[in-house]
Amino acid sequence: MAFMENAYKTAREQYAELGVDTEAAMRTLAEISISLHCWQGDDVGGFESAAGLTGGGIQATGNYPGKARNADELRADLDKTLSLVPGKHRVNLHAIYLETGGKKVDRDQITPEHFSRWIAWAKQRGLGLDFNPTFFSHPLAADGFTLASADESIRKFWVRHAQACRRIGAAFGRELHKPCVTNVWAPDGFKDTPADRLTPRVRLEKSLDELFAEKIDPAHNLDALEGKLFGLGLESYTVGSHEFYLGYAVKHQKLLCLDAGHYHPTETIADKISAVLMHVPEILLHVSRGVRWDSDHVVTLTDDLREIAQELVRGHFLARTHIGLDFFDASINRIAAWTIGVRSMQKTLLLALLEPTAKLKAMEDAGDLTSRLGLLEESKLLPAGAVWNEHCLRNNVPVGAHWMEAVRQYEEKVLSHR
Ligand code: RNT
Ligand code: ZN
Repeated sequence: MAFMENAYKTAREQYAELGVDTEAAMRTLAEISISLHCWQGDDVGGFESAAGLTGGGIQATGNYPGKARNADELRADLDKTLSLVPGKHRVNLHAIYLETGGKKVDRDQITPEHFSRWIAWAKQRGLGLDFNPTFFSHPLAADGFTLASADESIRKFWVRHAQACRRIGAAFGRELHKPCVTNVWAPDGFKDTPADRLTPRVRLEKSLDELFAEKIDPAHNLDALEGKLFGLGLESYTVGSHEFYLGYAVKHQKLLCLDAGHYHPTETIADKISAVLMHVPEILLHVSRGVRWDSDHVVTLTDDLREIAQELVRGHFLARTHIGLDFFDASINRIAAWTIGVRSMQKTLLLALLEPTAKLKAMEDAGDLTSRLGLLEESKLLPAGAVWNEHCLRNNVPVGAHWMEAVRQYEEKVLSHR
């Protein structure tokens, strides 16, 4: 593939002219791990029961054949995906992805033991694991309230669930020698106009205080909080709004999770990154793509995504940011969905790492805003694709669209027999 070698050589020179080191960019990219959300593999169903995703203000649509029916299948699908993307990554689990050997274990009773096969799998591959309590698809979440429930026994049940989840997260971190980020997102809210917006928030705060009471070593588990503007069936009011969690995270120095689909349709999260990192120690990103609303489309190389990556690189925030994906598309091959999402995220990070940032900043500092805009525009067509191909080659993963052949073969050999 001499043409690719040549393309990279030319690209390297072109970037060097602008003061950009393509080798350094690839080295940095290789160190950024992305947390692959397991729930793309089975449409957020989990393995508690056959019921699948119910309630909870989110929905997976589509019926593409071949979804994972158990944890072994899901792990095999993740293995396939991981073979198609460069780098070492993480896997993000939800509590409903437990394995109990067919025994009914309610959510407030779960222990690390129920995730021992996930831990062994991750250990063998050198992967980190992240975690999420599941506050949906459960009879005690059926009325739309969990941690903010007015029913004290329901509220307590969910506090116990979250406490159990933090201990599971800590076990992941301890076993895998990489801290687990345990993220709290609860769908609590109202479909229609509430009469009282405050009282549920007071209850949610109380629940958070209770579930975070146990001190856990941050080397093992890190707590993140994910706010949201609205959910399906919860259009008028979400208890855990952005401002609510921002305040709580700042006050208690927790991680704030920014989900790209959780704001007003034209509001993006890139600008929030530097602002919130002035006040919280670290952030978790749920990289997603809303189309008109929080529709959780597969992440692609959009301007929104590019701006997120730019902020992380320009602000030197990579070390304080946990990048996770959060989308679920059941209408296309699910391994392709993951692969497209991870590779797009990586491409935008590479684009950001290849940006002539020092030059742009010098122009800005000198007040030459005309040149800043001019160079920004010209940078858009620099040969980043050649560097990306080189990065894939060096990491022994398919170059360009060749990963699609691997997915097609896997679909034929494995998925079509499910
Ligand atoms: C929902 C949140 C949340 C979920 C996952 C499954 O709007 O984005 O992160 O998507 O926990
Ligand atoms: Zn999310």
